[in-house]
Amino acid sequence: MSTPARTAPLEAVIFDVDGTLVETERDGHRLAFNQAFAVHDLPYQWSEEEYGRLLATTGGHRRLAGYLESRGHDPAAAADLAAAVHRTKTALFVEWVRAGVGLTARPGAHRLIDGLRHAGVTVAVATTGRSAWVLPLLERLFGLGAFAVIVTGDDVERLKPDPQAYQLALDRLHLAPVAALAVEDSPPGLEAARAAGLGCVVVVSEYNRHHSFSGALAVVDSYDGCRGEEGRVHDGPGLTADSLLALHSAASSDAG
Ligand code: XBP
Ligand code: MG
Repeated sequence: MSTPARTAPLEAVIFDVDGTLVETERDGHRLAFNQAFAVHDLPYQWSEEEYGRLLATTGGHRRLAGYLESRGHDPAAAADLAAAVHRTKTALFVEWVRAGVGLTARPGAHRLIDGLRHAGVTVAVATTGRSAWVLPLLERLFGLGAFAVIVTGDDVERLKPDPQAYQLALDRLHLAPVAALAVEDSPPGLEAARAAGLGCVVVVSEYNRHHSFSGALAVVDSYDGCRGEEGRVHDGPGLTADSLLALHSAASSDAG
């Protein structure tokens, strides 16, 4: 007698923020880091290209500390200086977010979130960014009421690719990983979601076009489902509540 497949309904989708809901990095965080360097009289400015490499380290504070060490600051001094520069960067970025400067939701993100909520699927956030800017940004672009749970870098000790942010989101949602999916844009984000036991759909962001994202349930270049350079993107209407429900159902049957 064959064992019936173990299927679980999709109850929640947990979104990353940076790169996933909003393209914040190149023309947002990077510029705030550069302005903070100037405020602290430091002779550094991150180009678009260099910042792309630095994104391998998640967390603005850790990114700064590693960079300062690489520029010859001793580790203890680098940590203190990174904390000070990061405070300035965060304050600047919060100001920009509150002023509504240049940051918009990725095309199709609203449509997907509305569709999920309409389908009765809970929407949540798990990011390693700081709550000081994450909350006003989500409030301005989506309304905080769209999200049942928001986990930020202030809520966890270990940032992505560690799974802690996703595990905390699942705890707060009172869900097992099998009942949820993650939506991510980057290799550390995918790794974090998978390490938490979640299936993960990748909506590739501008800094991550050349990664392969093995282990993702699906990889799309945009919420609207444009075809990717390597033809690894499905055709059709893009990511919808229905397509996420179908991906989740196929994945949980495979696991059963
Ligand atoms: C985002 C990050 C963050 C942002 C900057 O990664 O690593 O550090 O770059 O924000 P993910 P902070 O999208 O995987 O969550 O300066 O607030 O850290
Ligand atoms: Mg991201």
